Amino acid sequence: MRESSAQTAVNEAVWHYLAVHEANLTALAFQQRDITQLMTRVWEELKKEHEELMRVEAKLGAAATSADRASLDAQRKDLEQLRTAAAELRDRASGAAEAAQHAQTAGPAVPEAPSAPEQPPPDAPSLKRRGEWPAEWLQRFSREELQRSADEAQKWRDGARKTFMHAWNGYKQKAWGLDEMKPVSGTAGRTWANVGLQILDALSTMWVMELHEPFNESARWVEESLKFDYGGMVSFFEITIRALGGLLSAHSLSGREVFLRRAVELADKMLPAFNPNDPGFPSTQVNLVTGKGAPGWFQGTVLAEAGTVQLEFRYLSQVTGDPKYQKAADRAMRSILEAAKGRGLVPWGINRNGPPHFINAHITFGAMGDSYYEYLLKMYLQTSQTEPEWKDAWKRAMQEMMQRLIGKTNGGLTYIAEEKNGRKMNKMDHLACFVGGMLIYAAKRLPQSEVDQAWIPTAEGITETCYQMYHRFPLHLAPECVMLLPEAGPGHDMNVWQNAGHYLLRPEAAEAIFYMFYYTGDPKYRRMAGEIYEAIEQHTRTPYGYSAVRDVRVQQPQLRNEMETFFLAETMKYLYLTFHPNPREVLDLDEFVLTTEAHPLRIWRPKKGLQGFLGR
Ligand code: DMJ
Repeated sequence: MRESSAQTAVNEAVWHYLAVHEANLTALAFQQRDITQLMTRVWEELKKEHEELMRVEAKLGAAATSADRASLDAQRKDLEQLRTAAAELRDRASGAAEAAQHAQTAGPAVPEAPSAPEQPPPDAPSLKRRGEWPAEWLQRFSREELQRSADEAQKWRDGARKTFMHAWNGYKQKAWGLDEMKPVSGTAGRTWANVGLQILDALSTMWVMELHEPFNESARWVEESLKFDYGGMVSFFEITIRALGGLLSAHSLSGREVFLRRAVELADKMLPAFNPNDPGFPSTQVNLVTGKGAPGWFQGTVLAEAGTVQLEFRYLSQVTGDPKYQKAADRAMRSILEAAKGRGLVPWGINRNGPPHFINAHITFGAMGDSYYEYLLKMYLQTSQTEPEWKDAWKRAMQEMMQRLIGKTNGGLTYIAEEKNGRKMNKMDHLACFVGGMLIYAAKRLPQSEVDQAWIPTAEGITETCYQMYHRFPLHLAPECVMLLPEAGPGHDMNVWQNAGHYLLRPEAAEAIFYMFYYTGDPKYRRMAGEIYEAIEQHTRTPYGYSAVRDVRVQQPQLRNEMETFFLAETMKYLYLTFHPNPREVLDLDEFVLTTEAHPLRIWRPKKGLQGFLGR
């Protein structure tokens, strides 16, 4: 392990910390946060080294010799070791700070919030179905079948709210106001922008789950304590989808002015990071204090980053009446389409400056590409189908996806491959599971004359494969990426891709299952969701929340002590909605469009005959 000056600084900070006996309890809590931030900087240093490696690799590209590859692999291993060392240092620093707190005080350092009961709070609404079953469900299932399925799901639905409350109480007790909490140790997780990211990202789930008390408490925190004064670089994409999206959705659902006011404040700090010149993409990172942008680990712009800010910025323009947010976001999307030159599928690497063009040849519906395709469709739906350019681009992408990337194994698994430098790779990320939901959503929401008859069967097939990603592994949890074996027969046609056996509590399979259930009412989707939910409860629950798992191929899970905020924002929301007797009563997809982080935003109804918001 490397001894760095940062580590020395951390040690000094910890010892100094121990010496200060009179420090009051609140100051201790803040000091712990500072130490964690210091270690985050160590982490960032290491990340820079990694970025350097990625740059080298990008240059080598397809032409790299095997000797180059071997040396890159060696470097990569070194970096992995460094990263593990940095993670250990961070854990040690926050553990040491916590130990210091305990050594110094008789009781806990921060007054512990009374652990709230995990029963639904007293104002929990009746979760009984309030009206008739949806007509499209009744076309396929009898009332009795639908009722039986709802009854079967009741334990999971009640459980999902308790799951949420368990994680919420852990966060409240141990990390209130921090961006992320480590669910095993109950210590601070990563700092993203010091905006209480967990609170912002969970708001819309609380609303959907009708958890009034935590929602109101969070609204008070947003009013009184939320600050945008973090001086480090923050990810433009992540802060848009998790923080801005969370605030906007809370506004859209509850109508409370405070959420919009704070969202405008945040967006105004982010807006300068949109490149004023061509191609107009937002920079990968932004400093919220200075508004300055900076590149990230990749030399160019990542497709999913430039193409996944539109729903949020457009909603802001719609509700404030100020077109500047939508103009910036639409311009970024138009630049991608300009680079595409009529192609539907596009690589995930785009340039940062000058006329838009692609700088790599890797096409994927997984990491780096995914939500660009999702937003094309949803931008069209967000403005009540008044802007056909997004839908046309999405349809082109789907047509090419069906021809080039959708495959089926001899064992019957439908999957989405990737294409790298013209070669097809039978690899599928868990992230790509969202396509199952997207296809049935489009089949139900686009004008029927434009619907490809293959979309629904493909959606069914992908959703089944994503369920199998859970079902086939001993813990019934899914790996991050799988490899499909087209020639293999039933039960043998899926393996973990390389070392990607970890499970991060991701939502995309639950998302696909939710959309399939919403539009079909088929009880089998509830049972899929129920199995996933039970596996999460059984294998990932910790004293303070739920944890990512190191490898899903083992019988005894090892926990990573990480809980991404999307677990409460998305995974639990999609599961809960699938267990609801009739999810339309909580969330009507004719009225709301979900952002990529599952934050519902009300669909904009422009005046008849006009195009989108800017056409008003
Ligand atoms: C989420 O933050 C969003 O769904 C994003 O589009 C993809 N990755 C995570 C969840 O896996």
